[in-house]
Amino acid sequence: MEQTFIMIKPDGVQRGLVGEIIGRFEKKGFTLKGLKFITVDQAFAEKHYADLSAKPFFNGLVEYIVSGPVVAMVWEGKNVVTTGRKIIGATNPAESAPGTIRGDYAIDIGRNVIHGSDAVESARKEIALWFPEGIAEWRSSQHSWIY
Ligand code: RTP
Repeated sequence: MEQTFIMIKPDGVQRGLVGEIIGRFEKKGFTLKGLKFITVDQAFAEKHYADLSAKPFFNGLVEYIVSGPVVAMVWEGKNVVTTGRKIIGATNPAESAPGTIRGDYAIDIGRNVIHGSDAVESARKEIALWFPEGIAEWRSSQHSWIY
C-alpha cells in the first residue's frame, strides 16, 4: 500500500494546527502509520531539503524548519501521495484553493504550515530519513474493511 511522508512545520505546531491537520487525513480515510514530535538540527534539515540546496530561499527554509518542533508522520492509503498533496494545497498559499490546508490556514510561501512528499519515490526516501527505526505495526487486519 502506498505511503507518504507528511510534516507539520514549526509554524503549524506553534499555531495549534496539529489536531486539525491530523483530523483531515484521518477523516479522509488514510491510515496513520508513523508519528513523532521532533526538533531537527541544521544538518538534518539540509539533508531533507537537499534537492533545493541551490535555491535562493534554501538557507531561510532550513532556518524555518529548525526553528521549533515539527510533527513527522507516515500516512498510508491508495494514492495517498497525490491525494495528500491535494489535501495540502498548492505550495504558495496565495494559490492554494480554499478547503485545502494551506488555502485555509496559510498566507506566505515561506510559512506554509505543512510538507507532503511529491512522489512515491521521494516519500520512500523521506520516510527512511525521518523514521530510520521503522514504523509501528498494525497487528490486526481488522482495519482493512474501513478503507
Ligand atoms: P514541501 O516540500 O514543503 O511540501 O513544499 P513543495 O514541494 O510544495 O515545494 P518545494 O518547491 O519543494 O519547496 C519546499 C518548501 O520551500 C519553501 N519555499 N519558499 N521563498 C520561496 O520562494 C519559497 N519557495 C519554496 C516552502 O516552505 C516550500 O514548501
